[in-house]
Amino acid sequence: MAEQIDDYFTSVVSGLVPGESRPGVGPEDPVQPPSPLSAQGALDLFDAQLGSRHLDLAARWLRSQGKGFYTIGSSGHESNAAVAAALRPTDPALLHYRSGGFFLARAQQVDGSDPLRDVLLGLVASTEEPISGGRHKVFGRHDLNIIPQTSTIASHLPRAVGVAFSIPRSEKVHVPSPWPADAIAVCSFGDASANHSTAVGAINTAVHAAYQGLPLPLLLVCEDNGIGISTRTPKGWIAANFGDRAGLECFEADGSDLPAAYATAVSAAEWVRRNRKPAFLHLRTVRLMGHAGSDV
Ligand SMILES: Cc1ncc(C[n+]2csc(CCOP(=O)(O)OP(=O)(O)O)c2C)c(N)n1
Repeated sequence: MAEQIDDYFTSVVSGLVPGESRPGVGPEDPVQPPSPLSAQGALDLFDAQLGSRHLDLAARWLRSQGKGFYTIGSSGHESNAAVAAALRPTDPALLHYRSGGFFLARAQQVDGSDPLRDVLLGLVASTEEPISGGRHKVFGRHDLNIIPQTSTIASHLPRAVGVAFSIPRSEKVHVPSPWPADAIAVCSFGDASANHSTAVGAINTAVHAAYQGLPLPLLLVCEDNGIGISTRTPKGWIAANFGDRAGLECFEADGSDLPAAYATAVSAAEWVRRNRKPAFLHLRTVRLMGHAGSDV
């Protein structure tokens, strides 16, 4: 399966001719107006996406040799890189285990990290791994403001609500905060995870707080691939459940259209930063390959 996906990708990309569709586009020009994504920005995102995809392939390769111990990947979810690009590296992030593109795109914004190596060390459970000391393969890094999470689905949503609450509250009560006063918290999760009672409770807490006027700058990003391991999410469920909810501004993007997804992520991030209220970004993705490498 991984080989077929790679072969298909290589043959499609090989057929493209540089500059053919829009001749004369410079690095800073928009890659596809009206999206604000520049041509160079698109290349940078593509680099993060490729890195993420190859980490998944490396995870399976290491596993086949008995050297790697975690194969849940991000393949098909790489558009989450656009969410990182729409944020600031000082915005605290609590990430889904499929947010590899986000992790790599954020690492581009800060000097001094080696994110591919960090993730590879996590895959082989090395004690030299700087995120969790090799206890679990997770995305995180202090200097990237990515707070490590486990794969216990939705367990990070209450924490994200707390982080978002703390940003304006710290300023109000003059307590030092690790994040700037105009930062926003971002939290990504899957469509099945959105039904977990922990997620339901956290989202309710966020909108309940916002409803009574408490500032809560939180961007919830649902990476909706339509399936949770082997259980289908009912068609349209995420949009029906979150699309028109009191106190929760909803944005919707197709992850297969990178410039559009970036534009929507920019709008969502700006909305949260300006209004200091929670928003929900419904990012449509696909899951390529099995839930984990051991699945059919
Ligand atoms: C609390 C908890 N219950 C069950 C699991 C097992 N589990 C791992 S992933 C998963 C489904 C997640 O699906 P979704 O949220 O749609 O994310 P996806 O893997 O499709 O990206 C489940 C039930 C878990 N990790 N944590």
